[in-house]
Order: sequence, then C-alpha cells, then structure tokens
Amino acid sequence: MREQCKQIIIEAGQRLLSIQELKVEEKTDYRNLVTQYDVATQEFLMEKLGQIAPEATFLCEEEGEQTISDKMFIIDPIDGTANFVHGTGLSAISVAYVEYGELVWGIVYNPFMNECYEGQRGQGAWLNDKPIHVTNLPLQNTLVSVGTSPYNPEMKDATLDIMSKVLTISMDIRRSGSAALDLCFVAAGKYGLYVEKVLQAWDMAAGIIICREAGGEVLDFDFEAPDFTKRGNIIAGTPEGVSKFIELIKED
Ligand code: LIP
Repeated sequence: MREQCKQIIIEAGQRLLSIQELKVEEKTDYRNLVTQYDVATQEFLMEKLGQIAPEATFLCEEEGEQTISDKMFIIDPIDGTANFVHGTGLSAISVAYVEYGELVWGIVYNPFMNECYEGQRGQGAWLNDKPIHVTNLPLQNTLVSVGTSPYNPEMKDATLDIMSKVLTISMDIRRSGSAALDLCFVAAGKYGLYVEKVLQAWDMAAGIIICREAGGEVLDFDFEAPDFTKRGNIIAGTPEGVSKFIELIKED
C-alpha cells in the first residue's frame, strides 16, 4: 500500500515543479498563506489515495474533510507554504497513514530537492530508498532546528528563549519553515534536534513515524508521546539530544 501511495505522492509533487502564476491568499493572517496548488494537491491526493483505501477518511490542512477514524490519512498538501510562495525549495508533501490510532507509515516528499523520506512501523526509515538513521554525534556537535510558530505571534518570547537555550548546547541553530522536513532532517542525521511549539497534526504526523523509525525520540513539551491527531508541540531528536534539551528546560 505504501509503495502505491508513494507513486501518487511523487506524481503530486512533480506537478509542483511546473507551476503557473501563483494565486496566494491569506488564511488566519498575512503569515498563514494558501495557494491554489495547496488546494489542488490536496484534492488530487484525496481522490487518488481514496481509490487505494476507499474505507479511509482524511484529516487535511486545507478546507475539506477533517475526519478522525480507525483508518485515515493525515495530509499536509504543501508543508512549508511560505517557502513554496517564496521559492526557497524547502516545501514538501506530507502524508501519514494511521490505523486504529497508530501511525503505520509516513511519506514526506520534497520535489524541489528530489528527496523522498519514508518510514514504516517496525520496518525502518529511508531517504530515496536508502536506509537512514539519526546521527550518533553528541548534541553539541550537531545543528538544531527551532521552529518559530509564525501563525502564533504570542509564542515569540517562548521561541526566542528556546533558541537562546539551544545555542548553548549545540553547534548552531537552523530554521527551515517546514516541520515535516525538519523531522526528516533529524531522521537522516542532518540535525541532532528539532523543537517547535503549536504545530498542527498534518505538519508532524508523517515526520514523527519517519523520525522514530530512524532511531529518533519524539515527545511533546509534557515529555509524553505527542497526539499526532491534534495541535501540539514537538521535541524530536537523538535520544541524547532530547534528554539534554529536556534537562535544560527543566532547569527553568
Ligand atoms: C508550517 C510548518 C512550520 C511551522 C509553521 C507552519 P504550513 O506548515 O511546517 O514548521 O513553523 O507554523 O505550520 O502551514 O506551511 O503547512
């Protein structure tokens, strides 16, 4: 099933490489954007994935079905929409498949960098069909991504506090603008840790299973497994990196 769905996701991603004039609209405010390609990609994925798993429901970012059930897809048609609008190349289609409340597999495909990340429960994680694993470097020798919760400006001070803390225990910080890709960068050993508050289910569901299957630990700010069907916070990284970060925030 994952392979069939992957081909559909790749087809959807390829369509984003030949876009015409973007029609950009604001959702909640001037930072939270949507384009006709977000909506068209979501509609394409719902139609084609629905043919593979007709009994599954959909929990998707853009207007439309947001139904939680025993068998469901959780879809962000374009994670990193602001990046897509500004052409930075860091945007991805994120699809997770869930059965009876458990993540079964996740696929995050960035067509702009031709990177397809996958993870399947109990089977591992891959980048372009090659196995991936979190880094074995100590946190201080790794790059750390900190998300800035741009749709929630009330989080600014908390985010800057996290950045300040993380700078003391890592090589440097990065901010990509795509939660799905940040989780995959941890899985592929590019980052040692990724932290962000106020993410939606579709930002994180696929990246969570990819990161876990690559040996990463993924928790929320209550130090529990995040509920990937709801809005939440993410601490994801190597077990050592997550533990060091939690030690740091517990000191507060
Ligand atoms: C985005 C995330 C990003 C986060 C933004 C937004 P979108 O997803 O991937 O990390 O900081 O708040 O949620 O809206 O581009 O699909």
